[in-house]
Amino acid sequence: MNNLSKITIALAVLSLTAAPSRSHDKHGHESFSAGEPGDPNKLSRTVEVLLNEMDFTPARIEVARGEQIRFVLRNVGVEDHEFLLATTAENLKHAELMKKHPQMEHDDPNGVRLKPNKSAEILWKFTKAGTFEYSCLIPSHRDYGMIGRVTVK
Ligand SMILES: [Cu+2]
Repeated sequence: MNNLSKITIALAVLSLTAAPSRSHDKHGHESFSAGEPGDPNKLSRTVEVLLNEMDFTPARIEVARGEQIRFVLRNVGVEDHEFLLATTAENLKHAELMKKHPQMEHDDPNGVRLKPNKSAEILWKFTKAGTFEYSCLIPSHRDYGMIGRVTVK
């Protein structure tokens, strides 16, 4: 098999595992690059994030390692937007996939896609120190400015 067909197959497998089905979400994303899903029985700090063309407000937050954040996400724009919390490397990889499947829906513990005027919550525990990001991977939105930084100390 030549390298190109290996790559093609690898991409096809990636697309399947990233398909928007609940069962895949539960079993296909057991580790997350930015920490882990939060525990609703534990204390959390609420951070409201507005999604708009083409940015996030706030575009930068600081978190203490081990802290739980309840992200309240509101799409106040006129287009669909998403919030995907991960490392920059993971989001860039994911963005390549989104170019092929722009209508890919997300409803994962670390991300969601929102229609205009919709809101959602994500409860997240930042278990690792470092710099993470939330971005909208709908093609070109990230490049236009839909990226936010999370610094975990
Ligand atoms: Cu967007």
